[in-house]
Amino acid sequence: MADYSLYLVTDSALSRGRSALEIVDAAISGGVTMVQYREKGATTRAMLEEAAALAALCRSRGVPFIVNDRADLALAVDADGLHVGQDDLPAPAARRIIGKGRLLGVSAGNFEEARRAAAEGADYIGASPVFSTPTKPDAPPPMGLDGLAALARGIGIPVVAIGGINARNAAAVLGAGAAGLAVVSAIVSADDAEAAARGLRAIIDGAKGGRA
Ligand code: TZP
Ligand code: MG
Repeated sequence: MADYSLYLVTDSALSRGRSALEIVDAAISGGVTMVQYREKGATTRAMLEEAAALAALCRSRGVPFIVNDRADLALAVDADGLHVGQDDLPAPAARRIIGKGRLLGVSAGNFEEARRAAAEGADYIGASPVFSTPTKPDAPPPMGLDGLAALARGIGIPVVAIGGINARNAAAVLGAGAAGLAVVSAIVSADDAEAAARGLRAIIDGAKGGRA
């Protein structure tokens, strides 16, 4: 089973001039277990080139590589999975395209969306957003820790929390039952992406120790 515990989502607009490759490389050294390529402002050609480089990097470091939104790019770079939101390819269509051998993640803003995605064959849910975040101003209203806990308890597939997650709230998010923390700015905007990932990793490992 995939390790969703520290799930990095890229965002070139928040990376302060550094490349996704540089940030992902550093973040994997810090303990990231999953990487999603999420790019909203580039041409398809540029995205394909960047995704191919990231896929190669992630493969060489043993970390699954997921592509956001774009099933075509996921297949073109032989990614490990695809992540779709509620306005993207519906899960059944996404699954038909990517096949059974790749991971399918679906963002859900509430229990009903998550339940449907699970029934339609998603491998994991992105509980989105848990807290409000300037990174995604068009996100639905935040579900909070109570909403996350309801999802994590009732869905039956791993639930990864996203939206406003950082070192200050990470322990509480894990306490609500999330299988993993998905972060953008807490890593990509940090002065030192490796140290930021390492800090989150320590909280996750501490929480696991507490549960054991
Ligand atoms: N989907 C829901 S919230 C979000 C995405 C991509 C952005 C999360 O970014 P941050 O910086 O970790 O709050
Ligand atoms: Mg999307």
